[in-house]
Amino acid sequence: MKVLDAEFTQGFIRMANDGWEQGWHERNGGNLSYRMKESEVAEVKDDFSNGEWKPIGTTVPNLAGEFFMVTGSGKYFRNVIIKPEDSFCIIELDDKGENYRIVWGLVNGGRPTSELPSHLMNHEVKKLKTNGAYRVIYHAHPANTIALTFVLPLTDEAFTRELWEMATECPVVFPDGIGVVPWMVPGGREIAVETSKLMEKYDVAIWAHHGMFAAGEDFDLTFGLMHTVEKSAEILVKTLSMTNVKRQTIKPDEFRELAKDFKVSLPERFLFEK
Ligand code: 2HA
Ligand code: ZN
Repeated sequence: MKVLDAEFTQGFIRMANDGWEQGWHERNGGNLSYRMKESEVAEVKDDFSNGEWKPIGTTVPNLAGEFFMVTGSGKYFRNVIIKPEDSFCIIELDDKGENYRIVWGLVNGGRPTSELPSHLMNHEVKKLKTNGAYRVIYHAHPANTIALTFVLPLTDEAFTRELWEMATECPVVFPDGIGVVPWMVPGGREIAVETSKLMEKYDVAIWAHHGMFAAGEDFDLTFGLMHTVEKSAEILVKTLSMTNVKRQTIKPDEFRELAKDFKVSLPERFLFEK
């Protein structure tokens, strides 16, 4: 089968375009990666041709030999739907998890996303933690979430609690909470290490003054997670634009009741008295 005809490729394209339509991907902002199933690799491998091995910039031994579909560095999410073969690629990792080679896509040249170290280190953490269930890592620049990084304390507790309060579904959608990375230079191993540490605990990491990373099992869950966090951030931005005092909100005991009914466990460290 051709790569472009595969269902996972269509899912990848749709997610990238959905992100573009949300306004989360100005210019070449954001990146997306998908850890392919063995059956999916088998389905499309006749369409592969091997490029040269290149260093990843970090080591991910637990992903050795795996294949990933990833957006290209400098490529625009806006173009993914009309120029898929120019906008993203499939890479294979070597048997040590130190090098990659492009086996499909980026037909006009280029390399995988500048955030490849963060994507792969997050994939490695999530693969180990979820017994292989998680396959998608998504980075975008949603404006409301970014705006809050200028106003809220840059702590996991402040972001989790504020975003939980702004929409009742939030503690059910991300019960483990949200992590925050202080401002750092993007693209390198250092920010990848900090982000992957947070991914041990959470499915969402916010990069101060930059954007958000989300992890999940499939395209729907991962896009939906980013969408839910950003919607909640939008409600908080609107509220803070009217007043800095909430007349009423969801209280710690009400979160505890919600947790019981929806059978989620909410860490007590986010349910502090204000
Ligand atoms: O330009 O979003 O973080 C891609 C990015 C880098
Ligand atoms: Zn970015």
